[in-house]
Amino acid sequence: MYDPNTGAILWGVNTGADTGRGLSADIDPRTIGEEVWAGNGVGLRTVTGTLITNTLPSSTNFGIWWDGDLLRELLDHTYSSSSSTGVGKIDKWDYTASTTSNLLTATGTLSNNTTKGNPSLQADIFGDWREEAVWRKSDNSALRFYTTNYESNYRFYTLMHDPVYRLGVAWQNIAYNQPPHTSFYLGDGMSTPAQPSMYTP
Ligand SMILES: [Ca+2]
Ligand SMILES: [Ca+2]
Repeated sequence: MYDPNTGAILWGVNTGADTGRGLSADIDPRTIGEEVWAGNGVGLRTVTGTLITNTLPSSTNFGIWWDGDLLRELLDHTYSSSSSTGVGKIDKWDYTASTTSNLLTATGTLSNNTTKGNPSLQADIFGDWREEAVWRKSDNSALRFYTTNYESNYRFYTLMHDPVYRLGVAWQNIAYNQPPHTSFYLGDGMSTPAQPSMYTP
């Protein structure tokens, strides 16, 4: 974990090996801020590095704001090594039981990049601050857009009005394939975000 102002390392876990994946998302309201996790013995940790549990969430892939609460859910796929394909899914971390439950399985779709399991796109496309997931149909004849059907008590300007998030959608979905993040803290215990500075030329 780095201090973005200085580049100084705040804390870390030396795994001694290539740790291919990590993710940062607020999935546990018991500690303010995003949790971080990775394999190779890193475990699930608070933003200040305190170990929460060695039981990792079901995936270390994309985080997605999907249901009505301010915590982030987990976008991944169910991979079949026999066909080398995966079916898109969204799970939710249960922080009290250290287990993950399934909220959506996008039957009839396929993820991209074999084991990496990337969606075709993930972004707040329709304007509700929750994010849509786009997967290709398994016969490659169309794209499917999935949007939340959970009600929410929270209302925010569309995340696409946040330049950092918007840029993240442009590059995170096509480059090393990680989820976009907002420039402000969107999670449990957050303060009201500033009104976006937007105009139409
Ligand atoms: Ca948290
Ligand atoms: Ca949520």
